[in-house]
Amino acid sequence: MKLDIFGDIHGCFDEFMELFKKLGYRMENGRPVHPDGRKPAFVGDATDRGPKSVDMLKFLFALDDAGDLIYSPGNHCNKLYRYMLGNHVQLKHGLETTVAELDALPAKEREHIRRRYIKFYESLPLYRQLDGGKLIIAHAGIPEELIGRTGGSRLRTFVLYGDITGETLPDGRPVRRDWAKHYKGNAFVVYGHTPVRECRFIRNTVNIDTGCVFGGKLSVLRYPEKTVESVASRQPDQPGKFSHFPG
Ligand SMILES: [Mn+2]
Repeated sequence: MKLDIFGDIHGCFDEFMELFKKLGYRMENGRPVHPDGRKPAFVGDATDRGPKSVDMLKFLFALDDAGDLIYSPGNHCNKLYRYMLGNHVQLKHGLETTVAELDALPAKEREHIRRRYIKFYESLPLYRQLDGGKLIIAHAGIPEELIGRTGGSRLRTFVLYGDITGETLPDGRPVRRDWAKHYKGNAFVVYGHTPVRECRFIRNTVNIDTGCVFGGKLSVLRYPEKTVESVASRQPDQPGKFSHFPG
């Protein structure tokens, strides 16, 4: 199994396509084809904040239609799902950009995407166990004691939001513990969610969210090689959005 696992895209569809092509993929009848039989995979949060969330969704729907979708949902995916269901959710933290794109579409197309997204989201497991359990893709990570579980509020909260303490920082962001520093599992965990300047390999984990939507770069983790490829962001730099976990 050879995978290219993409970090948080957040509507940066142009950077995504640049990286996708750089890796050697091309589209054939709506399916990604790679000369070495590689497959794309995603740590989630493909939408919100960036300029082209709808294009990104259409790409993912095409992958899903082709039976090729490997996608681990993130907190933004979950919130967009609740919005699509008609639940009351606050249009902030990036959801407002996706909603503005949707609102600019003809009503028929908007309704199609709404229904298609609900089907897409409901088909997603909370995280992916691949390569016979040796590889895990979970949006915000997963500690060893939750690996193998398929539900429950602790698992759900962890994979979507990370190891949150319930406290918030002065700017409103939740305080998160550095779970990866203490990870003791045998499975290699690929995750995103917390923007870092460089992919952070620690213990048997890697954070591949290099903050493309905040002016960093879009990164992909190649598996089983465990090497990284990136393309530069085309978005304005927002240095305050990057985490500075020690080590
Ligand atoms: Mn996230």
